[in-house]
Amino acid sequence: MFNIILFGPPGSGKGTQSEKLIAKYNFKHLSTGDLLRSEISRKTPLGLEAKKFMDKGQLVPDEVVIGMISSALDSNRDVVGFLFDGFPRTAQQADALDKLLELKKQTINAMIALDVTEEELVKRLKKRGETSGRSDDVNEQVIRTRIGEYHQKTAPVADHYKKANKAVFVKGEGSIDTIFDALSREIDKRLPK
Ligand code: B4P
Repeated sequence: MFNIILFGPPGSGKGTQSEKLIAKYNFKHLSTGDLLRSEISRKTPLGLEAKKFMDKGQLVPDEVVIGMISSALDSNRDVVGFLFDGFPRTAQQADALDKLLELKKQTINAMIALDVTEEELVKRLKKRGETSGRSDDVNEQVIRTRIGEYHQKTAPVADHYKKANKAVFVKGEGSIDTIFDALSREIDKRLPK
């Protein structure tokens, strides 16, 4: 199995690029944002709890997200690899992911981070808010809270993968296709021959 993490701040294009990468490489896409939004739309107890945090631009508690990922790993055994999108977002989530993969004799092969300036992130998310119906995209204050959460809790997670020599940084500004080509080159370099 070949497992990658697509990393970056809110609005950096993780969801956008993941769609293209799974089509090309056939990875199983695990987006914690999508999983949480699906729980919200089905009005499950987990979704109702998560919504309180997401509407404010805060991270959902670790135990909720880790539990969701753990069951997703268990129910997808025969896949070529996982593409983790928006997970891990805290040091505790990164440790939990290592342990869950270790139990399956698996590991993370690469963490690829998208670099985008804060002004570009705010611009993209406000624009998406005009059409997405996502409550966390409409209000600039909530967007800035999400970016603040990223700097405080998520950005340090990159060090976890830097230490393991698994971190790669790619420019996340420019056309979607140019960024996709850059990501594909990084994956191709690391795929087993
Ligand atoms: P997510 O669903 O993960 O989404 P995101 O970070 O907002 O955006 P992403 O980076 O995927 O951006 P996208 O491609 O869509 O998180 C939402 C919330 O869920 C979090 O705030 C948190 O509350 C909760 N959550 C999720 N995972 C969690 C976890 N592990 N732990 C705790 N809480 C968690 O791109 C954004 C926009 O930019 C789109 O409109 C797109 O069209 C545009 N765009 C993309 N690439 C572009 C480009 N190259 N040029 C111009 N525009 C571009």
